[in-house]
This record gives sequence, C-alpha cells and structure tokens, in this order.
Amino acid sequence: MVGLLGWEGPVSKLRVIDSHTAGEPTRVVVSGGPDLGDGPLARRLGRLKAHHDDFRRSVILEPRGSDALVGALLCAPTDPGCAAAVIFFNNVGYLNMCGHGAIGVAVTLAYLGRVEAGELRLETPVGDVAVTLRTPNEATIENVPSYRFRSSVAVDVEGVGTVRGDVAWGGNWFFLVDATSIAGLSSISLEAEPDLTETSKRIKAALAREGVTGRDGAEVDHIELFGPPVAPDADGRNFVLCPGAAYDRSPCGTGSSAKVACLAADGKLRPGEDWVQESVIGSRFVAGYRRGPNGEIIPRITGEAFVCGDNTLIRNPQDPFRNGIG
Ligand code: PYC
Repeated sequence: MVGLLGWEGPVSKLRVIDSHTAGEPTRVVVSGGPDLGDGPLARRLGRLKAHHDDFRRSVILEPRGSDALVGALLCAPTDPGCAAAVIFFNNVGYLNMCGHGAIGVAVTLAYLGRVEAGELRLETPVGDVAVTLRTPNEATIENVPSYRFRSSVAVDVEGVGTVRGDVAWGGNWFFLVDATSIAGLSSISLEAEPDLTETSKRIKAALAREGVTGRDGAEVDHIELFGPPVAPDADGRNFVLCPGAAYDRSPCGTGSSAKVACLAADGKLRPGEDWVQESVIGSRFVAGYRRGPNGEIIPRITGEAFVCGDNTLIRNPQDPFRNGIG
C-alpha cells in the first residue's frame, strides 16, 4: 500500500521544496521526515544522526539528490519566536550552519506562504540566525558570531609545497588560502575547477595530517581559496570545497562570514562596509558585519534564492537504492 505513512512506514513520502541560492542547491524537507521528539535542537540533531542517517542519505544521495545538494529539515522551533528550526545536512553528514541554505529556507518559507517580507529568525544547532526577507527572492542573514582563530598557519601540502592560510569560524570551520600564493593555480574559474578541487583536497589532508584544527580540536572541514574578483564592482572571488568534496556553487555564506572575520582582523573591512564576494561560477553575495555587544563580529550576508522544484520523494522498501547510492 502506498500512502502518507511517515518516515517509519513501509513506503515513506517526503514533501521537499528545492531551491538554489546563487547556484547552490538546497532541499527543504517540509513534511514526512523522522520524528525527532522535542527538546533542544542540538539534542534532536543527535537523534537524527544516531537513528535516522538513512533519511539523510535517501534525501541527498543519488538517485534522488546529488553531491552538491544541502538538505534542510524543518523542525518545530523550541522558541516560538522563531519561524522554524532547521537542521542542515549534506552528502557526508551534518552542517552546523549553512548560509546559502538559510537564505534558501527563508525564500522557501515565503513560497509556502509561512512568512512574509520582513524580519524573522531561524533556529539552528549553533544558535539563532536573524533573517531579513527583502523580497520573495532576496534575503539577508545575520550569521552567528564569527572569528579568525589562527592566522598564517603553514602546512606542507603534497605536490604543492608550503601553503599558508587562516583558520576561521563562520558557523563552520574554514582554512582560507590566497590562491595567488599557490604556483600553478591559474584562476578561480569553472575551467580550473578540477585543479581547485584537487589542491583543496590536498590542503585538507595536510591539515588533518599536521593536526591543524579549529577550537577544541574541531575538524577544519571547509577549504576556501580566494583571489581577485572578475566583475569590476566585486571585491573578491572564492572557491569553497565542502566536506563531501563537492564545491560550493555560491560564495558560501559561512565561508563569506569567515572571510569578513579575517578581513576585520586584518583591518581591511570596517563595520558597515560591504564586501562583494563572487563565487567560482560568478554568482555573488554582499557580505559585511557589525560589532556585537562584546566586540564580536556579527556577519551579514545578502543573496538571492529561487525555488525550482516542489516535489514528493518516495522511499520504497523494495527499492535497493532507497537509502541512496554509496
Ligand atoms: O553557504 O554556508 C554555506 C554553505 C556551507 C556549505 C555549503 N554552503
């Protein structure tokens, strides 16, 4: 029997809304996901990880998804003042926060008629994110406080040599490297994507080998190569390798947050100033920051998202690939 039986039923049906933010896809699971109970979102994330990882795989991996896709499970917020709580996940696990995804969620909530233009808040496992929905397709997020943790860290990268970069937190951990300092990297462009991906993977391996971590030993699982912009009115261009080895088609919201934290630490960007960040595909976010009450850097990221699918995913117990491929 095929019916709306929920995640635990014989055949599960999930309602998902697909969107892309500056080219990077987000799949919001609106209904049909596993029952995670109640309590703090971090605890519900723990239950999702421990008991329902097949849900993540089924939504993200082929044949229903792709390596570039980020999933966003909508949950009831613990704080009724938040429009929704959201757990982000990808092809290899779970993300603390996701900037492009938060913009995608806000635009999706507007598409569903659940929010109107104006201010709203999203609960994430690492804190609340304030969102200003400017139009049905444009939003600004105010991210979690971001900071540079270590500057100019040298690592020995196989086949590349010594590479220096900054370790910074923008809601995820990043290692930011000036791509122009790496011999042989021609440009930050789609044509150079195979080289950018390979170099980033090697940098990530070097960080792990040499024990370079974020605070409290956290894995640095995003690599951000940056360089000069292509558009005359932009300030910089980046390439971001995500934990599952897919590259971010957008300029990466948490990566742009880590970037403004580094610019602020270097005295190169003042509070309230804009930093126009291009992605490897030429899409853009406008980033900036304000100082919080204790001087912390509160990044803001503005970008556009478009809903591009309103679908039902079907997971049939007889389907050998119901939990994805791989
Ligand atoms: O926009 O923060 C982001 C993000 C993280 C991974 C992919 N996109």
